[in-house]
Amino acid sequence: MGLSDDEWNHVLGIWAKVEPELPVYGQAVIVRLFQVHPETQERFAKFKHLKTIDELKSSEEVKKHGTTVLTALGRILKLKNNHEPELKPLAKSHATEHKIPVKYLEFICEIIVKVIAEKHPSDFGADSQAAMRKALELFRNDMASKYKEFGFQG
Ligand code: 6CQ
Repeated sequence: MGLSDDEWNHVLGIWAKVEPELPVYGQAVIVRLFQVHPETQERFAKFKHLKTIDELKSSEEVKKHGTTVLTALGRILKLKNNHEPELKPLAKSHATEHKIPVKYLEFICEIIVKVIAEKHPSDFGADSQAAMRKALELFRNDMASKYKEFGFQG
């Protein structure tokens, strides 16, 4: 099911507040992802050697990757579900090259919502959070069906 105009307004409204600080959010998301789900860190050849939170936090490479992931996600969200051309290459690389299970996409999406909620307690209320969860679910579902087209069961 798609999002209403009102729901997209919530999603893009909060994203506009995240965007000026993308590296900060990106770093927070990666550090949390690796802390809560250590198996995800194993997927990044570049980050496997970073053992402590301090090492992760002081890595420029982590910050750079954090910006990469959130920039790509922001581009997709702004397309408001007309995201096929943007999503397809992402699904292809994550299915065939990086081999990232859908479960890990769920992990990162949940962490993105939590990190935004912590940094923006007053602008990201229940309605906005619900709208964001819905938008991220659409993203994940479409990634999952593209995964299958690329022969990866996810
Ligand atoms: C991704 C995820 C995070 C940080 C950066 C990228 C947290 O060093 C390299 O070349 C990295 C290759 C790569 C790997 C191992 C990669 C590239 N990703 C992963 C792993 Fe993805 N990614 C995810 C997204 C969901 C919201 C988005 C938008 C995205 C974008 N990726 C993982 C992973 C492992 C646990 C998850 C959950 C995940 C999710 N990712 C990569 C991107 C982009 C734009 C790119 C570079 C282009 C490409 O497609 O390879």
